[in-house]
This record gives sequence, C-alpha cells and structure tokens, in this order.
Amino acid sequence: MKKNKKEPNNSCMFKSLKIVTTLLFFVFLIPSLSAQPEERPALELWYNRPASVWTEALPVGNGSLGGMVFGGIAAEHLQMNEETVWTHGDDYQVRPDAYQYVQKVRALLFNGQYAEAQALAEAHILSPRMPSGTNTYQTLGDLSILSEIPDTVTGYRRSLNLQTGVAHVNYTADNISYNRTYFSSYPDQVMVIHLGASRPESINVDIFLSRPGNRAEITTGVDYIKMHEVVGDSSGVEMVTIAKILLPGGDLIHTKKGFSVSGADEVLIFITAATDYRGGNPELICQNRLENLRNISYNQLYNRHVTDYRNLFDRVKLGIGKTDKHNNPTDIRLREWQQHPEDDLALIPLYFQYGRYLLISCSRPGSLPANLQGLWCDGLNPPWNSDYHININLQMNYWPAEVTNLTECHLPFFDFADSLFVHGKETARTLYHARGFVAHHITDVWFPTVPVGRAVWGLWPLGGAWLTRQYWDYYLFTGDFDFLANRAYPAMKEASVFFTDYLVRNPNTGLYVSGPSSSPENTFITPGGNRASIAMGNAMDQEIITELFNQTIAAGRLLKRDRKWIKKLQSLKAELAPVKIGSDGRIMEWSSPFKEAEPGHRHMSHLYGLYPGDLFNWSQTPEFMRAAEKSLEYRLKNGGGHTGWSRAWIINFYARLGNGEAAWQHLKALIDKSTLSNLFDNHPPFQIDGNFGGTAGIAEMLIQSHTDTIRILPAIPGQWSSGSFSGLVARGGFVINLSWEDGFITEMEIISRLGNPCRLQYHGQMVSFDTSPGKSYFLNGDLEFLMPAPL
Ligand code: FUC
Repeated sequence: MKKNKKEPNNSCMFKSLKIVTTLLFFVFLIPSLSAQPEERPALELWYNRPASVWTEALPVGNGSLGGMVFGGIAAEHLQMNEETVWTHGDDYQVRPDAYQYVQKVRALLFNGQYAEAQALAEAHILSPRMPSGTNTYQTLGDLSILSEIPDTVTGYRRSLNLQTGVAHVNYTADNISYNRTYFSSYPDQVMVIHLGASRPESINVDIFLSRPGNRAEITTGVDYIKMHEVVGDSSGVEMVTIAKILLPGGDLIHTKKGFSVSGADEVLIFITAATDYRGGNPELICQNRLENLRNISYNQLYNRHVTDYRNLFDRVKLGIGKTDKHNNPTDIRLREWQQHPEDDLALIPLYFQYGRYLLISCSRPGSLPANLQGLWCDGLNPPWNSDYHININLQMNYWPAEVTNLTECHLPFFDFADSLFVHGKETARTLYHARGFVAHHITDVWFPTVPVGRAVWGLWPLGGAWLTRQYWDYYLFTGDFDFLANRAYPAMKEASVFFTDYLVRNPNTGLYVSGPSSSPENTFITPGGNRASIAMGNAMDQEIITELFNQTIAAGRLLKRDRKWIKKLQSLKAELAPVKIGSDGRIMEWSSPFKEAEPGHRHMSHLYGLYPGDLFNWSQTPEFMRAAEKSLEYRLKNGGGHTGWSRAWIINFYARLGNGEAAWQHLKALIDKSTLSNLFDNHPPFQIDGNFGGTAGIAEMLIQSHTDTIRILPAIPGQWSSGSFSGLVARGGFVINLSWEDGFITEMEIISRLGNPCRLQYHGQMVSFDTSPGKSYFLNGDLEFLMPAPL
C-alpha cells in the first residue's frame, strides 16, 4: 500500500490516544436504500473526476453554513463557509466638513466644471479607503479526509443532485465501492458528511480541520475536532467550528489536528459552526446544535433535509428540449453545448434550476443575504471582499426570488436592508443634512453607508433607494399587507424623505435633480477633454427616484397614510428632471450629451427603467423602449456585456423589449463565455449575481408582470418551439403553469392565490377576468376558457 506523498500524514506522527468509540447517545443507523437519493439525472451536475480547483468544486449550503465538495479520492477536501465569518476594521466616518463641499461641488457641476468638482469631492466628500476599514468575508476553513491511494479506481462519479440538494462521490477502489454523501441541513443547522463502503471495516481515513493563515487554535475532544479563531488578526468575529465524528464500529485514534479512523464500516461527520456576530457564545451555539441531534438517525437527518429542501425546490418545473446529453459529465456537456447549443436545450432548465438551488442554499430565513459569492468563498482575501455591492449586485441576487417561487429566500434581503437603513440615517444627517436614510455603492455586515474611495464608484447615493424597490415588489407578488404597512412603506417613505431634502433645483432648468453622483462606475469625457464621473441629474438617479416616488405614493394611498405628505411628494415628482433621449436616439446617461470614455461599459445604469424598473414599456412609453434598445445596441457594438452579471442583465433587458431571439443569443453567451464547469458565473474567480440574473432572465422570457398585464411567453426564441413550466409567479399573486407546442400554448392554468383581477396577454390577444383566492383557471392558446369556467 502506498501513501500519497503529497498529502500530510498526521495520523502516524501524532498518535496519542486510542479510543474505541462507544456512541452513547447517538442513534446511528446504516442508511437504508430508501434514504438514497432518487436519481433524476436531468437535474444533476456530475463529473467523472474530482475538482482540481475551487471553481470546479460543488456547492452545498443551508443559507448560513456551506461547503464546496472537491471529491478527491485519497485526499477529500471540503472547503467550508459560515456566513458571519467577517473581519471588522474601524468604521468609516463621514468627513466632518463634507456637507459644505457637497454644496461647492454642486455649484461647480452646474457650472460645467466637472473635473474640478470631482477632485474636490474626492478630497473632501469621499472618505478615504482605510485598510483597517475594509471588512472582508472569509473562509471558515477546510475539512480534509485523507486515505491511502488505491491501486485501481473505477466508476468515479462526483455529483450534485438539484432534486434533493445532496452531493455525492462514488467510486470503486481495489474492488470496494465507496460512497460519500454531503448536505447542509437547514432544519438541523448542521453540515453532514457520510462515508460508506460496500465491504465492512474497510474505511480507513485521517480527518482534520485547518484554516489558511495557521492562526486557528485546533483541539480535539473524545470524538470531535474544534477549531477556534478570532478572525482578521483579531479584528473580526470569534468563530468556532466543531466537526463531530461518529462511527458504529472501527477505531478512532487521536492525531494532533484530528482523528485517524480505521476499520470502520461507515463514518458520519457533523460540522457545525458559529460566530459571535449575533452575540452569544459560539462554542455553546455549536454544542447546542449537536445536542439537538441526539437520538436522530442519519436517515431522519437526511430525510428532514430533503423534505425541507424539496418544499422550496419542487415548486417550479421547467422543461425545454429533450436530450440524452445529461449522460455526459457536465463539464463535457458544457463544452459541447458551446459548439451546438441547439442540440442540448435541456441545459437551460438545468442552468435555471441551478440558480434556484443556489438561492435556496445561500439565503434562508434568519440568514444574511447572498453576498457577491452567495455563501461560498475561499481564502482570506476574496475579490471585492465578497461583500455587498448595492449598485446592482445585491439586487440582482434577488431578481429570481419571487418569480421563481422562492419568496422565503427573499426575506434575508429585507432583514439586512432594514439594518442598513438604520445606519443610513446617520449618514443622511451628517453628510447631507437630510432626514431619511441614504446608502452608497457598497456595504457589508457592519452596515457602512458612507461614500468611500473614488468618485466613480463611491459617490452614488442611490444604493438604499434601489433596495426599497424590492420591498414594493415583494408586496406586489405576495399581497402581504402587513409587510406593506410595517416594513415596505416605512422603508420607502424614509428613502423618499431623504430625497425631498437632498434634491436640488437645477438653476438652468428649475427642475429637481440628484447629485453630486456618478452613473455607477461609468466615466465621461468633459467638454474640456478630461475624464470625469460625477454630474447632476444622471439618468439612473432620476429613474430610481421617479420610481421610488411612484411606489411610495401608491403604497401611501393603499394604506391611507400621510395624505398631505403624499400630495407634496406628488408635486415634487412632477418637478423631477425627466430622463432625456439624445439626438442619436439613445437614452442619455448623463443630462448633457457627453462622449463616453467606455462606450461598452458593463453597467447599463440608464436602462434601469427597462429592467429591473418598470418605467418603460411598449404600450405607454414606446419612445423610451426604442431608445433603450438603441442604447443597448450601442453598448454591445462597443464590446458591452463582457462580464457575467452584465450579460445576465442584458437577457432581462431583451426579454422586457420582447426580443426573444436576442435574449436567447445573450443567454447562450452567458453560458458559453461566463460559466465555469460547476456552472458558477465566472467573474474571476466567481460572482453569483450572474447566476441569479441569468435565472431571472429565463423567467422573464417566459412570463412578465411588471405592468397591469401578465405577458405570457413574451420573449421566447423560435428554437424553444415546445416546452412547459409550472409554478412561476406573477405579480398580483398568480401561479402559472403552461405548456406550449410549435410555439403555441396548448394549455395554461392560472392559480389565483389572492383573488385579484387577472389580465393576460398572449400573441397580441388579451383577456381580463375576476378571480377568487385559491381557484384555478384553465385557458387555451386563444385565451379561451377551458372547463371549468371561472366563477
Ligand atoms: C461592480 C462591478 C464589478 C464587480 C463588482 C463587485 O463594481 O462593476 O464588475 O462586479 O461590482
């Protein structure tokens, strides 16, 4: 027998104590066949080799505790995350004299002195980026399971079953079949790894924990390994991870960092982790969770996880294309798809459902919302700190939440935003001498709202307002009046109050404009030939504010609140500087016709009103639809859409424009150019927004409900000639199930959750009808009712 030379061999060196474990209180059952996942290969990612790099590993998660499964044979590696593992430097402060400079910078901008204004803003308004103030999300650490290198390995398979939320590794080594199962349970708040083998007493592995930086204190107890560290060189949270090892037979031998298991029939590892981020003693939290697993068998744990997961996942089905390509490993399938996507349309449902899988796995009630990498993040210094960018990225993460029937997964977004808004009040008061709240382009789990760094990113006070659009949307989808009254309206009102104090009249036009502000991350050429990024009355700001006021006014009226103030808001709205269309027919990103420094820029902020906003549509504002289309074409002609999230946004834009062929071209490009072999969105290494934006884009091609009419199959390409879906949700609380053949609906069921009137549009035809809560309505492709007719 050979030992893998590359792998650390702790078991021999640090043998100290031999314990034959007697499991006193855990009821341990060998999983029966019924506990094995039902094979649903069409909704599975699978590979015939282990991951060689992190972006090939497979993610599991329960909203707050996640793992990336590498599937190594002799060296299994599970990289782990706990959502609150964050460093914490000094909090950013508003510069004491910043407010005066806001006034000065405005005067310069109104006077056309853009470069001077920007220099002044960077010197006096934006707080400098201090290394100690840059907080970052980090890995929790790594679990290693090492064994001897076998002489022969056959039938290797590493897979993630989206139908169950369980990852598996299977192979036969030296005539013994090994199976490993991995899942992270939301109901039991534990990550579970089960090792099984076809022959008794044949599992021999070393198990240990580690963390980059080697600062973690690692100790062992009778049957557990504990890892403790105050992260970020002691500036961050105190974290504890406990890996508990359970065997029904075999020997468990202590090593320095962990255990050596020999002669076991099977091994069960429970991982629990906690920090003091929300208070409490992290070790006690972990112990309590383990204590709660007393008397629970592996089968029960497994079944509880699968039931809980399926309760969310099974709500939506999507069928496009039939293929046997899922018999190919997913990395090979992806490569083939890049050549001939039309041969494997069934990859679209897999990609779509993977987005839903990821949302379920990284955003559950009580958790933090999905950050730039969702939950999964390797190392101590991830790109952009794996934080929350709120100039599109956090919002995009939640675009699929309602339409793909995962409303519970949306809740962490609101909890987070509510806390952010509390902090944003202080920034509004000190920086802008305004009431209400404000947040700029980034934030993190300590909720900074101060503008930081360079003006091109940092000086953009619309982040908070954009977040509030999702509150209103949540109400439209769910009809939750309590939410509207107690959370949505208060948030929207405070965001609006900020702008009532912040907006200024443009002395040249007399209309109200926002600023000083950037058009997220874009740069223009000033008339004097300089590059600059801040101006007054940029299109995106004006669009967000217009929409915010529209929604606040609508909510205030529904709730019959603040009548006088709502009237004032209505008058202010009438005096907002409108978004303009330039002489070239495009939407003007800035209020002057500047030359763009990067005409193919990845952000297409001025098209906010098209998506996710609802300001532009073909029936009421066709001129803006045409102008948006032109703007988009121009961006693309100049190299736009190169990052995954940007490409995903473009799919949604084309879906809203009703252009299914273009939406499909960009969906193909997203999968072709920006998708890694584990189907993560590639933004080196990975950014999850592209996945979520892509999933939302597919939904937007199938149904749309941003106006008073639900549009059915508004943007499907000719190639998707037949298909079906069920469980997609439209605003107003309608669940839609339908199938189509040769591009024409064969049958459609509308289930009314709330009893709202329903208005449908399909192929230029329209039908309106009243509904009763809980009732189903069946229609054909001519929008005629099938039996039973509506009451
Ligand atoms: C925005 C984008 C970048 C990246 C970063 C996290 O700044 O412009 O592409 O996605 O967020």
